[in-house]
Amino acid sequence: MNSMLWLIAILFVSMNALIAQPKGYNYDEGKVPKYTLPDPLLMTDGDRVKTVKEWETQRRPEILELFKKEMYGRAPGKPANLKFSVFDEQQVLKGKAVRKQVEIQFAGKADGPRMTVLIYLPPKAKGPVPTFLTLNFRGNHTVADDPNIRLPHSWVRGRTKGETVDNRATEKGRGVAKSRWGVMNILKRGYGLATIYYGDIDPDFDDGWKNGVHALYPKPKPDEWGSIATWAWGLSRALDYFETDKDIDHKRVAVMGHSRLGKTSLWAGAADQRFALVISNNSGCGGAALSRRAFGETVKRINTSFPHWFNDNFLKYNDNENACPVDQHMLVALAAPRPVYIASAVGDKWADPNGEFLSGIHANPVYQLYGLSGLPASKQPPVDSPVMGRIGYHVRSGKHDVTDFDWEQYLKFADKHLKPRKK
Ligand code: GTR
Repeated sequence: MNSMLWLIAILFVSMNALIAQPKGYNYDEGKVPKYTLPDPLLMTDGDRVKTVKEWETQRRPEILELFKKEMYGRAPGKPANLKFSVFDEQQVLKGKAVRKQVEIQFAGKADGPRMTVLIYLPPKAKGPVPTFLTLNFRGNHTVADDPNIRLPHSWVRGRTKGETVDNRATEKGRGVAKSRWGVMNILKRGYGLATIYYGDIDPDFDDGWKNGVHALYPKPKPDEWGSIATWAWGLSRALDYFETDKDIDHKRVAVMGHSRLGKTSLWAGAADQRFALVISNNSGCGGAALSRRAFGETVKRINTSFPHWFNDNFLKYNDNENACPVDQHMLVALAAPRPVYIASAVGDKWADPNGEFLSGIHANPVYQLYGLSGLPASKQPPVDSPVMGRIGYHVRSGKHDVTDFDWEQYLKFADKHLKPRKK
């Protein structure tokens, strides 16, 4: 390589490092502040939870309520006029997949708030298949090279013009995010894949709660839904549809998400126990990472950069994490006894890989109450060495992303816990 190319390569790498690790935040394990985590099994009245029944009828509802009130916000239930319209169903990808597209109208109106679910299913399935449900960042059409995927009707993030520009999705975007999905591999393993463009549910910018499904509801109060809770609400509406689709096993749906959408999958699994398995990919602050560690992204920073993600009550915990009655290990614990997989990346220090691991560890007492081992590790496992109990964890080499390695672990984990039914 000549020196010019080297210079460009070095600049590119350091730019990426800057983006992945903003300055002024702590990335040093030795400088993590001293903290005490709230005990998931200690009720607010001081009693200790001793049985599964006490957990399920008292402490779990208490923790769920705290997360709603203080952080993600309460969401409404299933709308009365929810309408499903399957507008596409055919064999595609040379007969190796069945593609369905379903429009879900939140107010039962074709010109009202709505989302499109793109579904790929294995073509020769005998009976309903277990399915991964995930939100995507840039439109369903970015997930695969498939000319007939409907383009999003809603706002998409602008690459160059900033995030609040009302861009339209174009043909150029087809397949651009396919490296994150491996559709054929998922189908070959006997699973379906369903995905929704998150901006269909709620465009990802601070718009005064006018766009997406918020148009149907009053402006949220300080304890009501932020965008993460809204995206999770959309995932539950997809599950409502799955309950009506005989090709999808709605009792074996794994909700998976990356980054802000990993925060969303954790919250979706907590708020809606119909999800059978939960996967958090590099979810970081407000997801799997313990807030009290203030390692990488902090509560104050996330509330400042993304004021619409959480509810307004969460602002109280800016630079004040210890005052919060919950921390993120309790979010993992809300999935119990269902399986949860937490994935980190070494190059993703902003998301605090060790803090993500520790959330799994500190959720263990709740899994143990069920006689399950939870996350079977005493310290963070070495890079690229997954550990899988009822809670799974890996830290892979590389940066903030979703890779084939990540999917390989999710498929193994699903084989272990959601195994396609024996015929
Ligand atoms: C970052 C944010 C993270 C993470 C990420 C993403 O800017 O600080 O919390 O959610 O975005 O979603 O891509």
